[in-house]
Amino acid sequence: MRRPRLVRGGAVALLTGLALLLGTAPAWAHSRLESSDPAAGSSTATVPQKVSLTFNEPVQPGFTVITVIGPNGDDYHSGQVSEVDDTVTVGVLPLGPAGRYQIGYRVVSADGHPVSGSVPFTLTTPGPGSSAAAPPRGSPAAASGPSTAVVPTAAPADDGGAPVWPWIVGAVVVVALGMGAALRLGRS
Ligand SMILES: [Cu+2]
Repeated sequence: MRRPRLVRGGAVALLTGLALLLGTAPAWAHSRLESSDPAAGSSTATVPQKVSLTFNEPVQPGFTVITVIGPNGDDYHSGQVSEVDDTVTVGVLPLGPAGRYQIGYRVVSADGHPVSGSVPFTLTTPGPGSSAAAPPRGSPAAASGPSTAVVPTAAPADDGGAPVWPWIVGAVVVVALGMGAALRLGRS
């Protein structure tokens, strides 16, 4: 009589703790890149005037960084990033040598998590821009825009998300309390 009740009490406490843990697990809703222009892996003979990246949801405005790195290592992106709905766009200087270009991006998801990646495309014929026309990497022109300076400090959490340990500690406390209550009930 005594023992089943104790076990039942403990089981209830355990389930309550588990439910708390599961119920408070963060919702994973990072922004996801859905498409780009130029498309990933595409080849083009025409030098794009701009590159754009479309995500599955609007990103946090003000944090987007886009680079367009050529086969020579130069960054061909130009001017400020625009963020309209779920699409971010940046201008491109006249591209230079033919070869593989990488569109690098870093955005902050609506849920506050930074998301980054890169999209390769190939320029099949050399563009009008010599490497001299592009600002060297890290120059003020390449690093212009408030977003570049703001990202490291303002991006709230790392990809790891909110720490989980407070919830685990909370669940353990709840379980312990439940066990204590069950023991007291069992004794009375
Ligand atoms: Cu997220």
